[in-house]
Amino acid sequence: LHPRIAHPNLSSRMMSAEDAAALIEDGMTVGMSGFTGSGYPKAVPMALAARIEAEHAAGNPFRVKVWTGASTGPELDGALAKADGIELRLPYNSDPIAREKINTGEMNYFDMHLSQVAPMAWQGFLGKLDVAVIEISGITEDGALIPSSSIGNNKTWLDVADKVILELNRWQSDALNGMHDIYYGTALPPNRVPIPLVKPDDRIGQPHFRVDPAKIVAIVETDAPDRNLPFARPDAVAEAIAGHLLEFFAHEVGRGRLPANLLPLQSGVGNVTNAVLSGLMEAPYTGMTAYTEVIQDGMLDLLDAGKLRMASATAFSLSPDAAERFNTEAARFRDKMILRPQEISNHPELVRRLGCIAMNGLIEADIYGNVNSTHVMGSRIQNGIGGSGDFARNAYVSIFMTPSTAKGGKISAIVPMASHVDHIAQDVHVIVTEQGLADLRGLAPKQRAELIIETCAHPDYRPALRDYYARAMASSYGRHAPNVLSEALSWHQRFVETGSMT
Ligand code: 0RQ
Repeated sequence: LHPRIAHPNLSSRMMSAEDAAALIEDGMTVGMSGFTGSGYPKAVPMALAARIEAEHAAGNPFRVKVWTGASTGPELDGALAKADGIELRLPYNSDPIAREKINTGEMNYFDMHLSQVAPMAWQGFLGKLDVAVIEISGITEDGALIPSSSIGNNKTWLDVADKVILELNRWQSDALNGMHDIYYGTALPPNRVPIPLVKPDDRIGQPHFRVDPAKIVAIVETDAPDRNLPFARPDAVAEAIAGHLLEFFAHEVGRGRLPANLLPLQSGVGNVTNAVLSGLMEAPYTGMTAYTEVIQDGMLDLLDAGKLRMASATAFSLSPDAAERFNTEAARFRDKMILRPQEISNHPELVRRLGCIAMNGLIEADIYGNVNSTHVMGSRIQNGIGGSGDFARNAYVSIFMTPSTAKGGKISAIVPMASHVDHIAQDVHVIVTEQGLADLRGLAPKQRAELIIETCAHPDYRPALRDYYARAMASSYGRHAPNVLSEALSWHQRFVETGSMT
């Protein structure tokens, strides 16, 4: 018997990654595990990419549709995109090769709210799922699957796929067993009922996935780390943004608008967020909680220091060092963490009920507070909306953070009109740059414009923004949110033509 397969019969389904990949055919839809670089299958996608390359070399077509939780790693998105093997990708991607193929028009990409993927798969709008390829850390005696370092949409893929291929990864800690909470109470309308979660630490499901053993066609053993990138050390800009935000929290607590231990934190990934989490280490808050998508390095430190009481998420997103640290000390962290399906970690009903503090990044915001999180120059996808919309619309306070310029100052993050809108002004409560923080709650568009220009924009771009706004006030068709339509996107056009917005 395999040490991680307690079920008496399932060891017999073990095979090589190549044999498992041979079960996937051209044109199939494959639902893979994986969320922000953790818990994704590492061997079968590589073997599938090799198979696709061989078929293409022989002149045969071979492409698959790939669904996941969110971003994965180079062994999955990178390898399959490089092989020209992906016909359609959903719901989130941050792989540079896949991004390039999407932006050259060679690959279709369906960018969607992460909480809506599982319900849409159930509703049938995404088509049929042929195969699920899911990383796990073990199999129990009764055939239940012990999840690995992310949950994402795995529960749904296991339920709806015709066939299941498992990757049993020995690198994942044994101590993950018991950390997960898989909720099986979701239904389709008109049969939906309230989700019985009222605190971030509530457990409402079971620790393991159930699966029909007859659907398991292959088990592939791996011993490979989750491949996350190390975080860059927070720079002065990230630290300034974090500083403004921490001052805002202190102000809100002081005025009684936030409790003394804040409210459940949601944070996106990246440098700025890590700087905020580091800042919270020094701040006076204790007994904090996180109800978020991903557990990052900074959260491990906060948990360790006892500042964060617990964290609920759907995945880890740890640097390689922090992942090793978690793996050796998982037993110590286990009781303070819960990983859930992404339809629960990001559920609008729960985000609204808990009153999360949402902190997400942006690409650009316009002077009225509409936010673009996804499309550079209105047309090039960066990553996708991810969970930012699930949280921003339903948060107690919805915060967006960004450096005030990009590409060495050639791009202003504050523009006259956003070239694409993911978060409408109504869902954007606070915008923070290294220049300052604009609290937009309760403000009309013209008040917002003045505050955003004077507080958030980079000084190099303020005169041009003031000039645009003044001319808009003078000539606009309406004076509620004044614009000069013929000029509103001219900054973007100038960048496309000259490489600079100035
Ligand atoms: O590009 O890497 O080529 O230099 O965008 O920008 O400043 O490093 O910031 O990593 O926080 O990403 C919105 C993309 C910000 C992210 C976005 C370029 C910039 C750089 C990255 P380079 P930064 P971040 C939880 C919630 C949506 C999903 C989400 C994101 C690159 O936060 O994907 O929130 N959000 N999920 O140069 C041109 C601009 C630009 C620009 C930045 N105005 N014009 N390029 N860039 N601003 C996680 C999940 O949902 C899984």
